[in-house]
Amino acid sequence: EKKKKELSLPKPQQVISLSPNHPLYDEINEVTSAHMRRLLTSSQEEEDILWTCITDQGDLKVFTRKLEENGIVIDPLKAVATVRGITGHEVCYYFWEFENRLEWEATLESTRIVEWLSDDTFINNNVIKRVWPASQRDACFWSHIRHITANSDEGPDSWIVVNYSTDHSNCPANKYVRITMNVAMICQTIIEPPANGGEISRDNITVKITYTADVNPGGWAPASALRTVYKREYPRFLRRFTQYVIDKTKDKPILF
Ligand code: 18C
Repeated sequence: EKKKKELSLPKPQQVISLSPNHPLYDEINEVTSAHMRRLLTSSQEEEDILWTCITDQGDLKVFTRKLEENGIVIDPLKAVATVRGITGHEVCYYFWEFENRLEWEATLESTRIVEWLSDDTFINNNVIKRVWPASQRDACFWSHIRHITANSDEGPDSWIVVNYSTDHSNCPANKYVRITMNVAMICQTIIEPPANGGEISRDNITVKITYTADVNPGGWAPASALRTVYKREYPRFLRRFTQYVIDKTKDKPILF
């Protein structure tokens, strides 16, 4: 059953603008495709067995799986949200576009570009706010945005942003505890055209967002404190971020 599903999957379009000669080219394509495969092949049954729902606000659900490695909490996290009035392209664009990130990411102290690799990919350095008594953390990751066209009639197009840890000589891990992450935001836009055949407005569009975060907090951090912070901060981030996108786009033409 699973095999059949995999065979009929639409093939992600390789539209990355990074040169194939770049050392990160293969990794970026592989990690991005793996996120799409994971989303498209997961069955409801598997989901129910694997994940525990920690927040259910109807239009926003957050799930985790309890996982520890040598006493360090690395619980994978997944959130699913449905938001009216914005498109997947808009959500992914504002998630990827780093300049106004401090406006919606409350747990971030600072962020800077380490290097632009191409017009859809850059290396980023985030410094996360300190939570007493744990040491302060930072992250160095490539951030890549991509439009994936469904080449079958089975589903809508997708937009995806992946933030994936990497090393960079201009971003040494010497000042803070370095966290590592594999984060993806995948969006699909659902359009319900108006019955009267009129023009599509923001009332006719809904975005389905799937956000996943595999984060290793680096050095030790108290497990129960970390889980408490995650349970509070991830839903808060998704609410605040999607509201930010609604505010940013409400007077702009729809970016399909
Ligand atoms: O995906 C998000 N942002 C991206 C763009 O910046 C990027 C970052 C993702 C990783 C964030 C995870 C950080 C975990 C750090 C662990 C720190 C240990 C601290 C010890 C605590 C006891 O992909 C959106 C990310 C939204 C993150 C929400 C949860 C983050 C928890 C961070 C803890 C620090 C909180 C500071 C509390 C300040 C409250 C105002």
